[in-house]
Amino acid sequence: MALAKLRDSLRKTSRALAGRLKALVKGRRIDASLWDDIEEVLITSDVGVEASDALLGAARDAAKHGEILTGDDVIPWIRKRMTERLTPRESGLRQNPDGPTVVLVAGVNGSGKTTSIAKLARWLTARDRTCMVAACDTFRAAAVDQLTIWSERLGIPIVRQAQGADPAAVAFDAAESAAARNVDVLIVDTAGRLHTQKNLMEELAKINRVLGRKIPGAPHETLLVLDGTAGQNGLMQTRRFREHAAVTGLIVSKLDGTAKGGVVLSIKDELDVPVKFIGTGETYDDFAPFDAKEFVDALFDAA
Ligand SMILES: Nc1nc2c(ncn2[C@@H]2O[C@H](COP(=O)(O)OP(=O)(O)OP(=O)(O)O)[C@@H](O)[C@H]2O)c(=O)[nH]1
Ligand SMILES: [Mg+2]
Repeated sequence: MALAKLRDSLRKTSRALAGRLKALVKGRRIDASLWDDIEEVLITSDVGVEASDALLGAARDAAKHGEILTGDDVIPWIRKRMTERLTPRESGLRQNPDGPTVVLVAGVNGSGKTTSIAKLARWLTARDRTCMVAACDTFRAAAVDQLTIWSERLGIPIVRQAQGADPAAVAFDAAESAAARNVDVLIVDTAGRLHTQKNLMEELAKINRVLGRKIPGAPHETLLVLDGTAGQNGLMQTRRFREHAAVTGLIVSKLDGTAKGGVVLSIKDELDVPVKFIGTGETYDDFAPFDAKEFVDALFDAA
């Protein structure tokens, strides 16, 4: 994603976080009150307690070792540290070398799953990977239609059944069809659910099993969509969700127009799951692989 665009999308978060930090440290001496002030900014901008504690602990050490001498050294140090911390061990999509790669997309209601699927499909087809989508959200009347409209717009095949059909049956059809046509990536849309909805979590497990039976190793990725506007609350939900499903990566959606994007900075400390993609708008081009340096640069340079 162009840096200027990312910077625009992150402007509110940037003001809440980087802007306040910058104003705070300017010309300050390093003392306990400075660390307290920084902590307050971090916590109130959705960076979360654990990530804030970890960052401040490391900053205090850096000050002791002479890496941070004055308030003016704080921002460059934080930028560097956040970038290192956020750089994931793995990025991009995992790939199945022996057939279609299956990507299951899950998350709470309205988090941005279906939109993110369209964006991901668009991103992949722009890179010459063939895609197919499966409408396994058979629960909500409009859900299948929504995915159908996206698939028509993008010119990619969709596997669907009537509303109310068994989502695992749709997954079965889709896996079969993806294998027969030998598409590169099958992306599976699912209904929004909470970790507390036992039946729905079982249904997700069933979709998983069916996919794996048709295509070895599937799903190769289970991406959870985290709504950026929910900040720390969304993170809590994600943590719970993970206890019930094997999540391999996150898509953080809706980073545009929220001041709570600081949540991205806490994912490493709170979840240790790689952020693979970010969503920054409602059109299918508002999407990019997560790049730690780009993210931190945009965050600090937008303020
Ligand atoms: N501003 C903005 N809006 C987004 C983004 N991603 C999704 N949305 C909007 O969020 C709303 C919900 O998106 P969906 O993709 O339908 O979410 P979902 O998780 O599939 O919802 P359910 O299937 O009902 O659980 C829609 O109005 C989207 O246009 C984003 O990155 N930025
Ligand atoms: Mg949906």
